[in-house]
Amino acid sequence: MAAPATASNPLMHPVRDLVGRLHCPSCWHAMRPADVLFIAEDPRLVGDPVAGADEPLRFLPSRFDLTGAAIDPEGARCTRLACPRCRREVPRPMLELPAKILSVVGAPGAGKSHLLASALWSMRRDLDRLGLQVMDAEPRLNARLHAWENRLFGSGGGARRLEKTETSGGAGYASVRIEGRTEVVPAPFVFALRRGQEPSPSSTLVLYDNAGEHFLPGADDALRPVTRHLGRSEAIVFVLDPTQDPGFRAAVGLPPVPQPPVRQDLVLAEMAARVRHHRGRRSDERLEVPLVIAMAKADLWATAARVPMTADPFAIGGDPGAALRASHVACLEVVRRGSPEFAAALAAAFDRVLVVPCSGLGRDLAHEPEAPVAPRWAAVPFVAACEFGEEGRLGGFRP
Ligand SMILES: Nc1nc2c(ncn2[C@@H]2O[C@H](COP(=O)(O)OP(=O)(O)OP(=O)(O)O)[C@@H](O)[C@H]2O)c(=O)[nH]1
Ligand SMILES: [Mg+2]
Ligand SMILES: [Zn+2]
Repeated sequence: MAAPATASNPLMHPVRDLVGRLHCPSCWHAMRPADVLFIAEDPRLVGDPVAGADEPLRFLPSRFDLTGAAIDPEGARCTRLACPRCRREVPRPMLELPAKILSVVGAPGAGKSHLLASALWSMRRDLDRLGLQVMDAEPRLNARLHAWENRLFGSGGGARRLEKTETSGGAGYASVRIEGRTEVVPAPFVFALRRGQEPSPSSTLVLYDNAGEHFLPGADDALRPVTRHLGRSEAIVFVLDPTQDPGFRAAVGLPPVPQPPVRQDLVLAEMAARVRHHRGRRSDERLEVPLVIAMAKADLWATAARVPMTADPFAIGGDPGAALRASHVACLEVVRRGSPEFAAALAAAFDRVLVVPCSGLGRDLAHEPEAPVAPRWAAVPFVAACEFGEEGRLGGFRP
């Protein structure tokens, strides 16, 4: 809900509408725009008691220049903002636009990172085809994603694979000192989201790429609240890797593999338990948060499973529901045959489910590591998740 900025709020000049309240995308602290800190720009002001010894000082400004930028204690002009609790940077568009949070969940190795990189690459470029577009809210904060996009789609040579997502450390997480104890918070990707014919973005889109290990039972706790976004997300994209499941492999004629399978039905059940916990729901309550099952690595199984992926679901002028329903029904049939326990876990917990076949890479890079990638329907699960809300193109859609 946007509230007008008051004359006493020097954050924005010329005066723009600010949201009344927002949540920090790292630690979930609720704040008003006037509560945010600024990040010092003067090179002498390095070291912050919460953000860390290598981070610039965060401060509550008392001096501003004529454009509304804050002046730090050494006189430098500052425009970057930070959460007053964890002191991680908050992209400025989050103060001006309501946030839409998407949780991306899935077992280790399910294909989350490759799918996310391919999907966002397409959502930056294919406005006309998808009817929706993302732009970096603060490019510096999405640098990790840019590196992935370059790796997969850039013209440089080399293997087109992304590393496994780290479970802690690295650029995907930050350690902060809050009230004398260390807390690990996730680093979000934040975008401005523009729909169809809108002249400018109408919301921000906040996404997280967790390591699959974080979704295994017992892996999230108060000092490492890296999956707490499940309590606030407007929709969830669960990346299901059918090629990790022996029953599914048999159902689509893939040869068995020696590795012990990850029980993806248990990952789903654990996720449902965390969603309930963070939203204060009873353990027998079914969840109304829309769930998109991104059935990954379709290059390996969709043809054998006779799942249709030809019609472009979000092609302008078409009915996205028709193409999505056809592939949903075909996928669900394979899930029921190959992994009845997953189908049961799904039916037990969620009211609104859409299953979407997709492939972030479009090919098996284990055999041709430097071949160009050819994603198929990579953005479809994410666009569907964005459109599942009341006001979206799939608002009334029941698959
Ligand atoms: N054939 C095929 N393989 C894929 C595809 N997407 C990912 N893979 C492979 O699957 C493996 C795991 O992919 P990731 O994207 O790293 O999986 P993840 O879910 O992010 O895994 P964690 O970071 O461990 O949680 C990699 O070896 C990829 O090459 C795809 O669309 N098709
Ligand atoms: Mg990953
Ligand atoms: Zn915070």
